[in-house]
Amino acid sequence: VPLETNLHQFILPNNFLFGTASSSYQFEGAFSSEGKGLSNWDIFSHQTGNILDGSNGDVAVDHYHRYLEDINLMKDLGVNSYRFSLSWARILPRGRFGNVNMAGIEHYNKLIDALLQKGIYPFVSLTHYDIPQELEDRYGAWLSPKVQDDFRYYAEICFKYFGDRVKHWVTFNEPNVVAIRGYRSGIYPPGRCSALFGNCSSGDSEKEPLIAAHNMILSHASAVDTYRTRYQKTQGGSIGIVINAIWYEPFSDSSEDKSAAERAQSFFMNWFLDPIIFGRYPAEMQQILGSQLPTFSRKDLNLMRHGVDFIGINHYTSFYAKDCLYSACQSGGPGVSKPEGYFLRTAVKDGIPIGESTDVDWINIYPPGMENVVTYIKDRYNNTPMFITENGLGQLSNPRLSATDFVFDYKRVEYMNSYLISLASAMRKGADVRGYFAWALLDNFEWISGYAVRFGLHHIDYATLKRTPKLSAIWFKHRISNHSSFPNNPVIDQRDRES
Ligand code: GBH
Repeated sequence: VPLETNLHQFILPNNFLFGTASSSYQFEGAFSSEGKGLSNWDIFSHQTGNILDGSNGDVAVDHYHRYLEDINLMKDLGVNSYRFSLSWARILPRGRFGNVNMAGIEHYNKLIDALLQKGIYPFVSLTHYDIPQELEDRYGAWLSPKVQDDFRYYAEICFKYFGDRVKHWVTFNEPNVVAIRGYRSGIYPPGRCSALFGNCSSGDSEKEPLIAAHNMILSHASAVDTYRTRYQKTQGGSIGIVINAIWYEPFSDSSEDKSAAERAQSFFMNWFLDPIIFGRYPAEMQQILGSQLPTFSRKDLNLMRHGVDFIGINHYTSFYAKDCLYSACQSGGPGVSKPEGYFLRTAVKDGIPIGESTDVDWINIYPPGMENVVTYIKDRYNNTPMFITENGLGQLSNPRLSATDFVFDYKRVEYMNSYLISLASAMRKGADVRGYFAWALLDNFEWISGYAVRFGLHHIDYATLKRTPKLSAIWFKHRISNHSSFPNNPVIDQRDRES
């Protein structure tokens, strides 16, 4: 494989993790096989009207049965890591109110062993949106503090059974997205929404996203506490959390728009990371929300004292943020994101989009967003080790397009290549990023978009579930193999030895 001409653009540490990502509900299928309990997404996707193409994850891409074939695809790519999530309801069909499903444990044991046999490290999330429905039915899941005990109980089972081989644990995937989409806009389960978001029949208070977030933060802390005090010493792994990170450029140079961009981060990303790392909610949230914001007790703070070993960053896109608190857009209007920080979010300024638009309405291609968001997190959280746990681009399924059209995904290659260059630039300036995972290994169930949006490096023919590598898979393989043939980077290797 020929080396790139601009070699410096791609120099990354030798022990960098390159991987592909997936999640249980989007990939596994086998939704009621071998003792699995129903999850909130099983219930939600079966209710008509929730999923745009009327589909569900009953079969998904049948990763539950085809994982060996899929590991071979990973081996072909040359990745050294695989990010996936465990299905909580497969392991504990009824949460802590029933038995451990040993068939589920066996399944994940086989998956983990098969990965390690091929030299691929498992990078495992305890939950990626899907939770046992039992927890919803019994006490309203994230709305109740009871969920903290369930999460701790579940986490401990996972550490106990898998922690001898899993060295990277993630408590939550994108709790910020769960809080907003599950409890404010209501487009994800449990479908609760606030009256500020228009057509809302459940008519809940503005407080629910804050309460759900609070219980997720404390559930996270409970799992970390269990790992730190009972498993980490003997198992020697690390534990972190994955957050959805959008980059916001201020709409103008005005101080109002600059603080709007800052608020946008505080009300979405720092909302979770500040309590987890500093033990308190962001100052802007405290000022604006006042007594609406839950508080941490002494006992909570003690639980939260462990922090995290790493921050996982899912980054796809950037927007402009315009002030809606002090001056501009006071009257609201479409797109005003409140009370999520009282800012107006727009991808367009003076008729020009922030970056090339794509098949996915929320993704504009803005490579500097990667460097900027990573640098923001580095500066705010004292260069806590980071992983890019997701980055990728979707293609819209269109009956007029053939499989060949999807397989020739040069747009995805351009997107990932430019974002990776931007990431490497942040790293040359000191950001401690330790891995990059492409979303996703395969086309899969894209939540409310069903199968209509394809994020895979491999194409899925949904009639046969046949997997075909796209151009992006071939590009990724070359990218990884060039990386492994690079000479050592003295600067980065030195830092690695010190830490
Ligand atoms: C990730 O987040 C998920 O972890 C993964 O499962 C999913 O398949 C992947 O991305 C691709 O979508 O909605 O207007 O506020 C997906 C959820 C959707 C959250 C877009 C942030 C930002 C724009 N993301 N959203 S908007």
